[in-house]
Amino acid sequence: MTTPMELFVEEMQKLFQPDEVYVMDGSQEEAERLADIAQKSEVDGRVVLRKLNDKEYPNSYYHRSNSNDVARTEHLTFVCTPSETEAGPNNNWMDPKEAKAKMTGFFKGAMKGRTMYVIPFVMGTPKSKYAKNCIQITDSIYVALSMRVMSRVGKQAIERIGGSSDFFRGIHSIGDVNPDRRFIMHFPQENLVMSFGSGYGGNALLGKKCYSLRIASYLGYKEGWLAEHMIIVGVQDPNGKVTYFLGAFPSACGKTNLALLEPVLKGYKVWTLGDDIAWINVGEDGRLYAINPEAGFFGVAPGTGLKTNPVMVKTLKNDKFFPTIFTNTAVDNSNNTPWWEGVSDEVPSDMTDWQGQKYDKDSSKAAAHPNSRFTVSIYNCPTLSPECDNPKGVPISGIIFGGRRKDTIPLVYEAKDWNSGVFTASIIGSETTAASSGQVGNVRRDPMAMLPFCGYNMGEYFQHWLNIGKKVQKLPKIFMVNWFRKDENGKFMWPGFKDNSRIIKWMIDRIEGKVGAKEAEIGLFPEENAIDLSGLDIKKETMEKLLKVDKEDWKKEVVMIEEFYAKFGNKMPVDLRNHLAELKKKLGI
Ligand code: OXD
Ligand code: MN
Repeated sequence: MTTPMELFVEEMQKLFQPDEVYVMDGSQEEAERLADIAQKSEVDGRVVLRKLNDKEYPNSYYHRSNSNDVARTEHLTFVCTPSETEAGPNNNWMDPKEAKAKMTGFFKGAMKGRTMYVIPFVMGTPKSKYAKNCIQITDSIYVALSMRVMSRVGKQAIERIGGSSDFFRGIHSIGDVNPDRRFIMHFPQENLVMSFGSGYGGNALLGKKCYSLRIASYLGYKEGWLAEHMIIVGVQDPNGKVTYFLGAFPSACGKTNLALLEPVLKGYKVWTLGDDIAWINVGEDGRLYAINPEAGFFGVAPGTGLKTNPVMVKTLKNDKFFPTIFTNTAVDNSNNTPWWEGVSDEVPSDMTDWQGQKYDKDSSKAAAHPNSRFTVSIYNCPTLSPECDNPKGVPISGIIFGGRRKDTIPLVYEAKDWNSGVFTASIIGSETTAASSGQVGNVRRDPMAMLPFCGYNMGEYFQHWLNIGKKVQKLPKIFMVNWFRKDENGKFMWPGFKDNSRIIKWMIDRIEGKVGAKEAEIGLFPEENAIDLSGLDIKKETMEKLLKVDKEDWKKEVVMIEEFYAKFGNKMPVDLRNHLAELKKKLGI
């Protein structure tokens, strides 16, 4: 009997008409073979992979994409639910029939002369009951190899699926990399994504944003769990006790640096479990437990260096898991290593920039694209938590939300309770970054850092968060942070990076009930001297400014929040509207 999985592959073969079909087994031998083929193949006029200096960066390859295909394209990303309301004002919507007709038109015969890769993979450790089975089809060998790093590819997925029809279907073709024929279509009700015309991670590695966030957030809504744009870390204190946190920040706001943090405070250590996505379930004991569905990091290269993220530098130089891929960085020709702004203070004299041109050292242009990336296995990470593959996940005591704001949002505050925390997360605004195409630096509302990733109406999503709170017996504390406050001269006021551990220590003290807090209009604030600033040269006035609620700034903020809330009409939960009304009263509006 033909299984649904086999039928799907047959159907795809008929549609795409490839010269060959290759089903991945996930082995190291296979990955080495594919990397060899990729070094001899050209796509879109460029060789797919180039081997880098094996001594400096073992198992590493360089990939340069089309310069029109370097970031997520939110304007070309659609959620295709039966009605527009189900997708919500937070998503672009297209009728599912129309979307399928459009995509099928692009897909027809698109793999003539190419190989169709069938990638069976599991999101989450395959032993976990929370893990999900998936199949992606692609004609990009770069995507196939990247999927091996980012997910658990291979036989285990085929075994888990067996004769069942319950698996995610991800259909991808890089097409001719033409932005006019580029779409990423999600069909949450059908557990299906169709993506055409882009090889960029967030658009093409369909297990990541498309499945583990957009589709999974919808599954979580239906099944009673949460799929979130969050890091997972365990923070060990000097007595050896580990407290697990989740952290949600918009793209390119330091999530990976926080996930691999080396604390400045003596005796503290961060254990890494995930740097981008968390699936959160209510465990048998009534607490929230999180697993990381991914198996790798797809991180922003610029700004990653020994000062900012020494653990990632070690991860990238580790040879445990094959392969590591650098995309759209520059290359230092003197030793064939990848280079990006922030990896060293010195700029090498003989470099090729991300577009393949000789780099002019005196130019003001960056050598690496600001959204250039590395794709590396989580198993290469020296601070990987021993709990990383625990099928139950880890119990969460604190949730940190954040955004990138030069003003208004204080360095840290705590929400009074779960519902106030949901409100706090629902009003996040953040300056846009290079992770998505479009203008950089504009403040936009990005609730829970999920605006580009929530696969259904965000009003319903907020209600789902409130409902989860009712099911949990021991709720985590919720905190808001902003590492990015600037002074009148445009200088960052807080050192950030390693020093963020000082703020996390305060959170642990709050979770353990060791310190009190002062109440202000927007939440609970550290008492005087409660943040450990030992060894840090920061003025008292600076700390005061960092922790101040500026009423005039907040009055402007409330206008933006009200506009955002209004878009959701009666889908916006009453509880959150009441919180907003209460905040206005406190601010004297
Ligand atoms: C990412 C993103 O790549 O958020 O993680 O864009
Ligand atoms: Mn992300």
